[in-house]
Amino acid sequence: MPFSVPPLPYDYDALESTVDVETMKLHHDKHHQAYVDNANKALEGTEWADSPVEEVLRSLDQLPADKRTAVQNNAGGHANHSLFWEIMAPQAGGSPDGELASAIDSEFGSFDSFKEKINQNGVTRFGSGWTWLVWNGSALEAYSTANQDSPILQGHVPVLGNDVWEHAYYLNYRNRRPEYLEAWWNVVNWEAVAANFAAARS
Ligand code: MN3
Repeated sequence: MPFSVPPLPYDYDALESTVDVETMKLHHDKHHQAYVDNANKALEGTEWADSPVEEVLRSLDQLPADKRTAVQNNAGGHANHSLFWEIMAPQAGGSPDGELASAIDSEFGSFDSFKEKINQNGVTRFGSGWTWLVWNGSALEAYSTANQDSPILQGHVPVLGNDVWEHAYYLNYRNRRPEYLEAWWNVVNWEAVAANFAAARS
């Protein structure tokens, strides 16, 4: 099965206080769809045409050389956005609990320091990219990547990620990326993030 854009798990206007409806529609229906279409086009006729996106990204260096850039960008875009929709929800935000909260405190000192680090990595990412919390195989780690580079490319499992491409915030926040990063915590679905964390360690 070629890739397809998963339906949003909430209405387009459900996160309106933080992510406006027009941004949500364009981002999900147009941008994510374009990554899916271009990834499918690149993989068509290869042995990875029916593989899960994580496997495709882990196998990037085995793909035909002339496909790698398109797959890195577009399969990466598909994986990144599929995670992004799932880790947001209406009536969300707040803070994590349980093992995820403990792991964040132990790695970053406190929840506030953790958020500061994610925001700072997003603000300082020049141009387009993502700011991530990942499981690196033995610990939580925060960093940013350029373009649509997925943490999966370096063998890490993304646990939480925020999109700092201008298409994610420009209609509402204009050039104020730091303001978007700060507001975004109000829609983080910590149950989904905790499930990613648990799956990453299993
Ligand atoms: Mn995006």
